[in-house]
Amino acid sequence: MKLKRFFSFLLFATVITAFTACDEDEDTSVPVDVTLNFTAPSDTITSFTWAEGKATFTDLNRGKEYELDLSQSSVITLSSGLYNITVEGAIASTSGEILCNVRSTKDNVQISAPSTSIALELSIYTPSNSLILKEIYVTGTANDKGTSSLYDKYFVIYNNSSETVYADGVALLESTFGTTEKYQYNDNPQPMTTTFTAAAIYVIPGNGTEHPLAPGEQLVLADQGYDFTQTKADAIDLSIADFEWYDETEKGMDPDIAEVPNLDKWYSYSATIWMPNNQANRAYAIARMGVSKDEFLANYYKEYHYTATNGKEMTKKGYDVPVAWVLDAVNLGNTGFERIATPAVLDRSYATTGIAGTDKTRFGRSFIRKVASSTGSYTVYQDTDDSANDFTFTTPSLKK
Ligand SMILES: [Ca+2]
Ligand SMILES: [Ca+2]
Ligand SMILES: [Ca+2]
Repeated sequence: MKLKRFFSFLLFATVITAFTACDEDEDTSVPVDVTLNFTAPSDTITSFTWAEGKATFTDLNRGKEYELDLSQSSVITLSSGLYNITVEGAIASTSGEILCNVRSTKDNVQISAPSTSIALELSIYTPSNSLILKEIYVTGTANDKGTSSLYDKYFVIYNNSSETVYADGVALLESTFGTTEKYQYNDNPQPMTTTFTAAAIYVIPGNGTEHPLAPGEQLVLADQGYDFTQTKADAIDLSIADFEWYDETEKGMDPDIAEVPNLDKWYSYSATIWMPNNQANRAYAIARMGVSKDEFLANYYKEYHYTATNGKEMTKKGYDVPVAWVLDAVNLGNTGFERIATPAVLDRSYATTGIAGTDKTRFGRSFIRKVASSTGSYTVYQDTDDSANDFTFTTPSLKK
């Protein structure tokens, strides 16, 4: 019986071949259910889910590409044939905590009817960090009395790669939660474990090619693009800033310096002006926003629920920025440190002032990334996603 069926199949196949030999455009492929089976990149990961991931199938005979969203399914229906497969994404624990970025490739895979199961070994990788936060000056220069600080705060975004990178559409973010807070978080997954939770979002404007940064070039993002040495001799001249974050208020609390272009304000938790926390107890990030402003504001808003230390049920508002969009993230802290405010895949430690949050000697000191190498044509800064190691807390680079 089996043999008979085999022969009739052979006969059928011969007829088809003979027929298609006359007509090369005829496609003999049949639909095949393809299942991907993944091996975790480490023995310590016993089970995982896809936080985000994409498998790309390149049909080598027909030159077509097919994509599968791994966060939705690991099964796809393709035409039989020969394929190259690439996989890239981030995996998470069953509770949703992002573990690592992974990828895998397999070439010349035969996909044949009735179904094909493909084993893929995942390996961990760190996406190349092109743009980095080179410097974070959130403490500000002390005022005359030394009781608080001026508005001469700034961030430096630097091209740490060997290629020209465009800064258009890159956002500066401040975390919703602090690194000196520890609450009972009542959401699942826990906030800060799967996304960068942002409470301030200011985006570099541009059409995509307006702000090229050659290797080693940088942009200064300032609170106010003003020469603060006019106010106090040891302050920073930020009239050289490339952008300023401007908050329009009825009372004009934030000056709009005409010569310095404004960042595009997407969101700030503050009803008035955004001041980066000068006790250094937040995380900061730069991210290439993956969707338009309207789409982001409509779809990425989040309310986070937690129980405060006094037992009160609390809600914080913010926006969930996907890990895949984040180019660089840095946790800052002081001696009151409790927890990092980012997924560990972005930054597994924190850069510290080494003193109490309210210690007035923090003013006038800046978080600056260590140099990894300065032997080439431009300086490469150290970015091991381990901010305790990667940063020093010292004199601002823009101080004259
Ligand atoms: Ca401002
Ligand atoms: Ca301005
Ligand atoms: Ca980094």
